[in-house]
Amino acid sequence: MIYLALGSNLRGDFANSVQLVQAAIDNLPLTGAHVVKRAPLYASAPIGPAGQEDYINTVVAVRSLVPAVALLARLHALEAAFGRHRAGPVVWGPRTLDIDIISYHQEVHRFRAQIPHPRAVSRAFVLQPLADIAPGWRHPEYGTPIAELLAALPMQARVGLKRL
Ligand code: PH2
Ligand code: MG
Ligand code: MG
Repeated sequence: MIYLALGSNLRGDFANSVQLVQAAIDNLPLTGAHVVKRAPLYASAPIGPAGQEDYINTVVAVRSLVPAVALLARLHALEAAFGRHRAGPVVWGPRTLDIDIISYHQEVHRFRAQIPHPRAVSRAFVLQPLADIAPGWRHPEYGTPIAELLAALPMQARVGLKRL
């Protein structure tokens, strides 16, 4: 299975980030990713520069015949279609849509793409929705069960995460 994390804290052309994320999930088939399962939506405090809105985050399980690096490029094109601009100098700044490949079967990529996503293991807004739909998930490189990764998070990483 392939797991994607979605995040948004700018509403773009939509009424709010909840509707934007729902629409992004509905449009995933355009990238060749077919949604098998979706986690609940979460609101989460921003990690990154202060002064930005809370994020809407979720995780979906998808099937795809598109190879990992090509799928990531297609997901970036979908982000752009949802008003994402990557030009700015701000790291972890506000964005209309971010879609990360958390894991792609058991594959490990560190050249053209970063899969498994290197920061997923420290982020409650990824681990919690992933645990909701894939309680048996293990980290493809380290073999660590998702429950252990969640339990290892510092309290600070969990505050501000609210299931909608
Ligand atoms: N994504 C980031 C940076 N910070 N914070 C929250 N709460 N949710 C995100 O999805 C997020 C973030 C970079 O991709
Ligand atoms: Mg991200
Ligand atoms: Mg990203």
